Amino acid sequence: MSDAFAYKVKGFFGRIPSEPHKLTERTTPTKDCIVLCHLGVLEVSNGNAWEIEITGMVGRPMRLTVNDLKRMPKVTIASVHQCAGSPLDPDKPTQRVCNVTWGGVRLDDVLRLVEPDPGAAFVWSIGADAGEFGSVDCGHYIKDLPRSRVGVDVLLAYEMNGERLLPEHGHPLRLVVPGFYGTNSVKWLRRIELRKERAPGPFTTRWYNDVVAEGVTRPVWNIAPQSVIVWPAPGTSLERGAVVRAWGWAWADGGVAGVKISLDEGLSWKACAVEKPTGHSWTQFMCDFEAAAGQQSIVSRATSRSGESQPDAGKRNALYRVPFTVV
Ligand SMILES: Nc1nc2c(c(=O)[nH]1)N[C@H]1C(S)=C(S)[C@@H](COP(=O)(O)O)O[C@H]1N2
Ligand SMILES: [Mo]
Repeated sequence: MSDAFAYKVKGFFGRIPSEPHKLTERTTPTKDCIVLCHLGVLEVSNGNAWEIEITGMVGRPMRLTVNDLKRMPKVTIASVHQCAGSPLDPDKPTQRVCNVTWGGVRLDDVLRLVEPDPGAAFVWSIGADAGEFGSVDCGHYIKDLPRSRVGVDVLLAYEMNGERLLPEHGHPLRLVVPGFYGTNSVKWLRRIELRKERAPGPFTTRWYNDVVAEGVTRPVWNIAPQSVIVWPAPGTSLERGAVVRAWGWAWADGGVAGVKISLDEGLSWKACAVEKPTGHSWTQFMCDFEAAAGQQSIVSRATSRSGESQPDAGKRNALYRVPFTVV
């Protein structure tokens, strides 16, 4: 890899708003979006000349510049973009989420050019950033995804919300895997490798594997059902007897089937109106309730189309509780 870049920031860099009540728009403005960089932020000057290499189990290894990619058919995809939380504390729920539009080319279109070997079950993606995280020398940021997932919606993206990617979002080129946690969407993408097995490196072996049973782990890929409440905002004081229209966003890889809210710490649940899910975007839910004495909080529980629901606690997608007062 040539060193056609410099670090704007070296080491961990994050912008983690985690304030769901500010997520009032379906498409989150870029300035309000999450930013998570484990190893640093790259500053790339001549983005169009940036090269990616596609190699591994392919008939025709290839190098393509961002310019080459920009000459291929462009697609845009709206998608929820969620951080899985800190890999050092993976079960801790966070609300690091936004919903954005990505623009770029289909990875599938690019893979067609290189004649993949049918035995290549995984696509590795390697970022240009390298360094230390969690007191470990990580080498380059490397992730993987099953080749079967590439389908029509995995992108090599050069735009976010209709603008050139910002340096911290991976300018000039990043992978975007809609429906997977953000960690899988490698920024400053430098190399794609097709391989038989999962990728090596701490971000696919040491971290980002959930324990699902004793001795059994599952990669942190698909986004589990989750929801956030936008209104009421934390600390709001509601007038007793007022009809309040609670609303928020829900999402899950594969789509949301339903959302319920509880105003009594989970004793009883009320079904919400949920808009029809479209693509990988988050889905709006709303529910009217009458503010009554004794109410102190609202929680929402999303269920995915595959039938999985948000757990009460102890997992990254556990219920999100918003405290309020009734006066
Ligand atoms: N090259 C590289 N890609 C990366 C990361 C990184 O540290 N290096 N962080 C990942 C994580 S944990 C998340 S949540 C998303 C965040 O993307 P964003 O900062 O554009 O919102 O990028 C992912 N891609
Ligand atoms: Mo993340």
